[in-house]
Amino acid sequence: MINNEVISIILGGGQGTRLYPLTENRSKPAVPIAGKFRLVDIPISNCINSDIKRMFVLTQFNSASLNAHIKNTYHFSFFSSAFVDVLAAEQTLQSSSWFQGTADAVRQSMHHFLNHKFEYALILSGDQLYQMDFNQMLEAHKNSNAEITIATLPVSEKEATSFGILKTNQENVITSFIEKPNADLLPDWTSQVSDEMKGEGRNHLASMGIYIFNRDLLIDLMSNPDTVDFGKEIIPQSIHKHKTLSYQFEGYWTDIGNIDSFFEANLGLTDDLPQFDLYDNERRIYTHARMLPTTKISGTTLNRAVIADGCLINAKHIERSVIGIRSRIGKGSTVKNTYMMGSDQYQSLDEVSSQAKGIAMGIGDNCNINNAILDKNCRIGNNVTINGGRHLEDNETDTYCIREGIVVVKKNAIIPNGFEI
Ligand code: ADQ
Ligand code: ADP
Repeated sequence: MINNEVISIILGGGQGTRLYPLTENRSKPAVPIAGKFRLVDIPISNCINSDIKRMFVLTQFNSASLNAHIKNTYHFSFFSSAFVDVLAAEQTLQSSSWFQGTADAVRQSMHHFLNHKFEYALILSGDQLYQMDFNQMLEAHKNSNAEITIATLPVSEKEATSFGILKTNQENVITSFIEKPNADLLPDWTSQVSDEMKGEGRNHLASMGIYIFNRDLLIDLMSNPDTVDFGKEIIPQSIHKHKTLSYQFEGYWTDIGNIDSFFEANLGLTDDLPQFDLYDNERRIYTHARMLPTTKISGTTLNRAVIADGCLINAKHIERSVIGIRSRIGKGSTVKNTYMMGSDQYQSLDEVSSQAKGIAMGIGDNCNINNAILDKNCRIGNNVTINGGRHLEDNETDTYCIREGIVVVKKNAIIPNGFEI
């Protein structure tokens, strides 16, 4: 089934500086998460599960990996009108610059959307982890005759300064909105929330950056070239002119826009009852079907380990870690609190046996890895110690970066035998 009233527009990211170095050579939507997925799979899967199957992904630069992933993953039937199109910032006669912000990204891509019939545009962020049925939000939008609907979530005072915060009337119509308020303003910006949310200290209503716009209004708003962002300009300027509904959501939702939140969201998958449920028949998360062999594990004790397909593991111990596709971990090694993304291909037996030439893909023997993200195709030698934590200051070298205590080993990096961080 396809909902022919809606197109979805996925904001794939600005310059990606907050996720650097994971975005050094790839666009943000292509960043690998949860061992076998990519960031963009989350909004795309939510759309597919909501029967919204005409999608545009707006990205600042068109990385080969994003295009390959979309092309290899989302095949719809020849007879279907479903598609996922990647639109990168492009030079045209009207515009020679990159997307200046979220609204500017939509404005510069408008001519592509208008080739399609739709009544409503669903605008989504590309860097959030959540499972949501957009049909319920659309129903609420239609039933209230709103022109704009914003998905909202109760948050604590501590979190509230990072979001757009709003107030509503009895009918859930938004009456005021402030983008990322200073902490001293917050006491004036609390809302009525459920007892459960109150109990958790979540008294502020935040925008999730998920919007439904009526088509004609979106065209109208995008005709003003002075507005750059939804949160900073479009929403605050619209609420008094156009009926804007708050659609409250209380499920799991998290922003994964920086290294720290990205790391925690991935390791959160190792919880006994993860808040983000990958094991749900109805709300599947789709990704590239790679036909990899099963994972082989030998001599390893495992505790809260999430292990993807095609791995070869001889480690001593793996704990609270996500191990991505085709990962190899050598004998005697211990991996804790780590997200290892895995590799793009296997090395042949010849390559692995000619170790003298270099260090094999994956983690070598007798290593100790803790509080780290290992980007794809890393080669970690033998007897390497990586011990991330708050005792380390932010730092960058050719092969790794330290961000808030997390050691991020760059894609394709080679860490020599015996190295210590
Ligand atoms: P932020 O997340 O801070 O706040 P922003 O940086 O504008 O807002 O990003 C929103 C989404 O758009 C992200 O997925 C981002 O990657 C993407 N994006 C940013 N710049 C882009 C560009 N130039 N081209 C393409 N995509 C781009 C917003 C709202 C807040 C709300 C939070 C919820 O402004 O009101 O509370 O989202 O996370
Ligand atoms: P990213 O690091 O963002 O995942 P890439 O474009 O380098 O970006 O890799 C993604 C795709 O390229 C994967 O699907 C992988 O199968 C393929 N790939 C990369 N390197 C090789 C290689 N040496 N041999 C075969 N396939 C490769």
